[in-house]
Amino acid sequence: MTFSLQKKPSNSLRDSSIIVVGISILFLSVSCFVYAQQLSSDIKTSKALMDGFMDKRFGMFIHFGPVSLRGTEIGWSRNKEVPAEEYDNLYKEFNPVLFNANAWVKAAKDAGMKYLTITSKHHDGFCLWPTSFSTYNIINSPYKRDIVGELAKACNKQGIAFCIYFTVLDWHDPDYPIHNPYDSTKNVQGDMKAFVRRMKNELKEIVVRYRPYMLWFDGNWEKPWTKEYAIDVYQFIKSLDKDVIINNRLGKGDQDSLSTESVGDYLTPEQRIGTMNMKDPWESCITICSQWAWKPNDSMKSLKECIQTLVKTSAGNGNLLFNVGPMMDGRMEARQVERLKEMGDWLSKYGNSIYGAKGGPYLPNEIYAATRKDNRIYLHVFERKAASLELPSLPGIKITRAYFMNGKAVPFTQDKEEHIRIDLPPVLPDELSSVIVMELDKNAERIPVIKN
Ligand code: JFZ
Repeated sequence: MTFSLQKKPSNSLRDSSIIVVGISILFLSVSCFVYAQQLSSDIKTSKALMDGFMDKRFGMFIHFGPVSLRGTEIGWSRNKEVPAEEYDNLYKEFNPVLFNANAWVKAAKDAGMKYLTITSKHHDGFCLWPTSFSTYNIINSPYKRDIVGELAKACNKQGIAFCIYFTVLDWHDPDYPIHNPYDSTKNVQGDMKAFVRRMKNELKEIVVRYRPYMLWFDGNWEKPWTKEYAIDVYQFIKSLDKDVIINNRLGKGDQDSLSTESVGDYLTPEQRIGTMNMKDPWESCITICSQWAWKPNDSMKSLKECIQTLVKTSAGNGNLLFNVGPMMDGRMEARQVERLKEMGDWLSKYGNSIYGAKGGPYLPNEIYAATRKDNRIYLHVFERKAASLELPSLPGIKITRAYFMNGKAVPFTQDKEEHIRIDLPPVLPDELSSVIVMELDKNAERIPVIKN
């Protein structure tokens, strides 16, 4: 014992036990505090699971809810284009009778997508599953069917990984302190503790009932949500199912970079192709049209843009979560389903260069992008600018063969300084993206990224 400076020797035993207990409590609270600031590595999603997720490369995002009756943006049009009073009553006429979970999942599958993420609850607070913790849910709409549950089943049946989007902020929930992001005078105190309790109950329902492969959080940027809540919820989810993958919008901080505020397993750049990153897993979420939720006559991306968006995300070593907003009757627009099918047709020819392939070693640009697997580099050529294409050298590496994927040999030279020249035919074989396979004498995955 080192606690010997007692004034009253007769009480020294009692005093020192008090000190020991006191110090232990102090220690415990300090370690709890440190623990609360940091996720312990044994509960973090394993690298093997994250690698499996990143190998999938292409998923479907679906933004759906009563707002499809207005054709305005989900969540964000409440209190803007649609008065809150009107918005909050739309569910009373929400009846997507032509919803067919198998048809949605088939559209994803035909597109070559490997996972699907549905908005179970967006910022407007409406729950697309029959939750016991809020009456503002699908069971109280005329439709009365569990859209989330039917999708989970259809995904399992068709071999698509089922994932769930869940917003943190909820402008409809009376316990959440912010009710109108456009007018702060409309906001009240709220009760965040009660709100987070309900949120955890809802998440438990979701995780236990639907067994999602991944949870896509959102709405993390407002003040009432803190990193401490995020850590608590991460640990809570992992206690229910340790294998659920969780995106970084559960925590605070930036969507596309890691910081001390981050909580979650991967980065989520939005409406843009993420920057090349061989270290941290990432997924770009991008809309097939312009709005997340369905919008009549919305402008749709060309097939070329769709394919090159997917190729460039893969080439940066990321995934693409490509968004569709179904119509109020429950169907996806035929033109969008057709566009997705065209992407699937391209992928059925060139999928080997996307699924399970890493990005790099070249940085993607407007003319070409690259992916790699084992001893192969897949060079995606978007445009024929000249009769030949010069590539930065690959130090110490020999190209042994080059050929168009599923096609003819491609002439190439690698001179003494190791400069690479690829001779292109007068017309590229695929106007969307032509894939040249370059076989190397070494493993392509170990080449450091070449800053061209
Ligand atoms: C968020 C959502 O708000 C959006 O509706 C959609 O679900 C997307 C996938 O994720 O996107 C954002 C996030 C933050 C802002 C705008 C859109 N913001 O702070 O202006």
